[in-house]
Amino acid sequence: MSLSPSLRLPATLLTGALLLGGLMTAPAATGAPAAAAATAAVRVNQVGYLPDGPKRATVVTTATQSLTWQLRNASGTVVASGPTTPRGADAPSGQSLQVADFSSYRETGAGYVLTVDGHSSAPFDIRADLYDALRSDSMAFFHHQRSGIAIDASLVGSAYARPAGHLGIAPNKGDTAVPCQATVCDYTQDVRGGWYDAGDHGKYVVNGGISTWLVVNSFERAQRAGKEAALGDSTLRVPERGNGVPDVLDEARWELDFLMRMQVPEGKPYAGMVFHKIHDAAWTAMPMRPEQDPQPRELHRPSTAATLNLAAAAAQCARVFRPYDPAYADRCLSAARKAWTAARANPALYAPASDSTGGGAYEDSRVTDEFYWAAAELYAATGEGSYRDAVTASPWHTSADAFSAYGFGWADTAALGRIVLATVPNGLPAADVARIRASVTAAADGYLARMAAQGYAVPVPADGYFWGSNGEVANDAIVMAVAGELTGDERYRAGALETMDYLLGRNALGLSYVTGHGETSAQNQHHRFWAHQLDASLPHPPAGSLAGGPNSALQDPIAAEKLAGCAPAACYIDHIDSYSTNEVAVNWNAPLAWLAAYAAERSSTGGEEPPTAACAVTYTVNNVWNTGFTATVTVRNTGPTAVDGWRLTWAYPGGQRVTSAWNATVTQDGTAVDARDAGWNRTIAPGAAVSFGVQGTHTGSNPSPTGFALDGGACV
Ligand code: 9MR
Repeated sequence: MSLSPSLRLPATLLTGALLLGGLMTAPAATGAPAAAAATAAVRVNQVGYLPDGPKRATVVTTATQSLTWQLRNASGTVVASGPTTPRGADAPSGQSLQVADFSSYRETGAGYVLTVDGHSSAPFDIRADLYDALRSDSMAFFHHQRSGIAIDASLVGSAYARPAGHLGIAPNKGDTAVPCQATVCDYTQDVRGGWYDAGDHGKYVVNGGISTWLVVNSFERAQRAGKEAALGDSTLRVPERGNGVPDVLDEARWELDFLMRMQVPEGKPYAGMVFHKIHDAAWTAMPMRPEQDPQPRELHRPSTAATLNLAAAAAQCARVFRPYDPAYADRCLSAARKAWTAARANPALYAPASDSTGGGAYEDSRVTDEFYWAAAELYAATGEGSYRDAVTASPWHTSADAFSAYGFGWADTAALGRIVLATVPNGLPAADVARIRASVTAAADGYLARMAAQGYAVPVPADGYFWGSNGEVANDAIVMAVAGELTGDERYRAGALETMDYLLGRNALGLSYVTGHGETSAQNQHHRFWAHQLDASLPHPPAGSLAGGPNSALQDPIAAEKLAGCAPAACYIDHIDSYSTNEVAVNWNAPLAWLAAYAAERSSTGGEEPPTAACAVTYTVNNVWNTGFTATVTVRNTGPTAVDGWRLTWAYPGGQRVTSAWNATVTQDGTAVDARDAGWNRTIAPGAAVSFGVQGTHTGSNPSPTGFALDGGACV
């Protein structure tokens, strides 16, 4: 919750949700003009649908009889049609709805439109690679949120580049030697790094822990499916690209290092416990780039919940990082063990709700579920009896409520323990593992039933639209995806994919909650740097940033003013000041990234996994004579973000030597050739290409090179 002092925008800038939220059959709080609403009455996933996935749309209409839907391709030809299913009044949205199901249509293409009763949907695609861009964009969010490192234009483009934040360089006060709040401790701690939580500059262990766990878990899940290459080294634009470690794990490590720095050192009171959070002493104004934050930073009292979050995330680290970096895995395990022991000795140090000056409280006074999750991870990592006993003695091991009605979340972590025990081989009796697995599928069945009962097929209940409801939707989808993995039942995959439809436009507002994905997407999320709505020189949030979503509690002034009387699923406004409906946060983007990676994976029927390279190179020999040749090299940026400054490398297979080059600076060492941009052509926009030429000598034959790498990442 970032309390912003600025509410200075005129009403004309209140875009998006209000205008798109029309055609409500319940009294509309917004007074949206009917004409604007009518064009948006057919709600689809605005990015599109997978050829082998479910394809459903929701129609907002007062009609009570079945209508006819028509699917038109880009040239306007009707390629499929059928009857809609009337669903009547839908409580969460307050709308009267019908559902169009065109799942049986499996042809691929771009620019489809669904038309019902004279109203047309936003255009959308049907293709197997639909989620490739979201897979990398949603994961790139974490790199953008990094504290303590410059965000480099060569990785993110110049609009999103910024100096390192909170490295103790004025006007920043931290985070290299951060004191505690008064009476908490008498020393300072280096807690640099990690990810900023959200639109604020706080770093909170409970939220960082669950987010890291989800990022690493997405890799683990892909590994179990044999599809981890898509998340492997050089698949993301992170500085660690090319280090031999999967990029997703590199990203998680940035936060893991921070989480371990938050542990109270040996010899100090509460050694092994973990400080609950570190943030500004007072809320900062909007906008505010991280390196400009002048507030003193403070460590807040250790908590049992934070300590167990570290224990869980670090134990998972020990398991998953071991093949790549055994020393790091050992360090993680040692931190996890210490945290566990300290939490057992201090089982009731609760973070209070009142501690919300300058940062969010992340209060939690029930930590038995954190104990269960941490014990499950420590048991999975070590197989040791003491951790197994902690698992089996926990009330959460047998409780029917481990998957709460509102899904899992930063304060409700028992479900994560169940997911670990259901998916990671462990020494529990087979019958116990079967029971745990059945609890995952039972929870997924509950979500499917809820979706089937709602016109927008949302897995959350009508009263479940609270702060961060979009994260809750994505978390529920994870449970369905895991159930699908455990059972092979396609209904669960369909449920998980259908929640993506909700996030990307098939919802009460006809709006994609993910920036840059979908015809009409949220773009003014609450963030201190991506604050274009407040300062036109600053960027909008980068593509792939998920808004918190509808929150019927209207917990910020602008939501309270503009959304009074809203139906729960329509309590959202795309305004930068609405931190209670429109902030971004690591714990919401993490399940989105998990889900995007899952959805981007090709199913057995969905075709081959495409190369994950972000570049494509052609090498054309233009001229060849007895001792020499000229060739044109064209490199295309097939990734989602701009390349700013490039280096293309290859090896000559036939003893060729470059003697001159144009439009690039080319050097050669043995067979290895290194071509760098010529300055003026340093930027390659997504989808764009640059060409350069080489002249060289050969020794009789002139075979073309085949493997090219852009900035260390293999091209196709
Ligand atoms: O996601 C958090 C939500 O569950 C709480 O109800 C809310 C109020 O305490 O805080 C949310 O988390 C915010 C945190 O406190 C500060 N950084 C931004 C987070 C997302 O809005």
